[in-house]
Amino acid sequence: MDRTVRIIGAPMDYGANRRGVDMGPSAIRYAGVAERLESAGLAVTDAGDLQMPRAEERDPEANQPNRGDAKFLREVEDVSRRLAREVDETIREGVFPLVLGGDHSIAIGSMNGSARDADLGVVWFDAHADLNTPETSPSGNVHGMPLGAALGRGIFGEMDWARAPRVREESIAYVGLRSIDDRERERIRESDITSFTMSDIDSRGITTVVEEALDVATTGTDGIHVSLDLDWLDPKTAPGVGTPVRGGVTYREAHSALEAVSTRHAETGVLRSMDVVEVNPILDEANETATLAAELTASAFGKRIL
Ligand code: 6HN
Ligand code: MN
Ligand code: MN
Ligand code: MN
Repeated sequence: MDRTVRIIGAPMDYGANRRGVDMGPSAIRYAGVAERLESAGLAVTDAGDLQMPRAEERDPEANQPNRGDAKFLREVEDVSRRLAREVDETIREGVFPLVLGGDHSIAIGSMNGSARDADLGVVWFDAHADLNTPETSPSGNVHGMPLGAALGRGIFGEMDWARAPRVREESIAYVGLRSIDDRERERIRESDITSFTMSDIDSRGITTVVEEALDVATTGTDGIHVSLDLDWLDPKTAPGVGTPVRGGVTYREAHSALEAVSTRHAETGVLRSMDVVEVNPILDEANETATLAAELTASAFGKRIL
């Protein structure tokens, strides 16, 4: 699965509260992600975009009265099932699935598919913990819930399309946290998840932190999923995101982190799947966040300055 990458577009915005993030896959393609990966020596194919379901109406409450506090959960389920199948099939073919979002709810399908055949470690580059469930979410937006879903927390425990039993708390590492809801904070503290916050990056440096995150995700697993939420970066560098939080990583720290991912992969072949999410070109100038997403993806697959 080393040298061929299949781009899978997931133009999902049902998991977030803003339109525009559904244009992420086009924006990242337009920024030349395929060409950049090819220049890093990979073969790239593009599976196109998953079809998004049409909401009966875009009123989340009227749309699904029985789904508690998760908006558009039926639409998210439909996309997650199809994405998981495509990710699983891609890996079986020996090809690497690169999923372009869309909002972060697509990671539910990515992880579910990638973990069908493997114990899966996860490195989560994000300002946010995304560990909510419909019971704990302050917003009802499913993009704040993908790790809660994979871990089968709350009502996700009853949903086979959401749970990924081969993703375990002790194999998950957060990198760059700086915005955590109260209920998430309690859950993280009680859990076996490893968290590296922005404070850890400040005091210990991005390189050390990412190496340790990779150690966590690769210990006792068959491979890792890397989830890159562009709001991980500082909003001055990545303004085109729906939920910006100041105080994020710099451009160089981000490249350094993803270069460390590709170095580890070159050594041990650990990378199994990846998603790049939350790019909203409407909130952007000159497509700079998508360009950054494409550049960082190339770094994750081995592109180097020299
Ligand atoms: N993301 N914790 C907040 C919520 O609504 O659950 C924000 C989630 C942001 C999600 O950026 O992928
Ligand atoms: Mn849309
Ligand atoms: Mn996220
Ligand atoms: Mn985020």
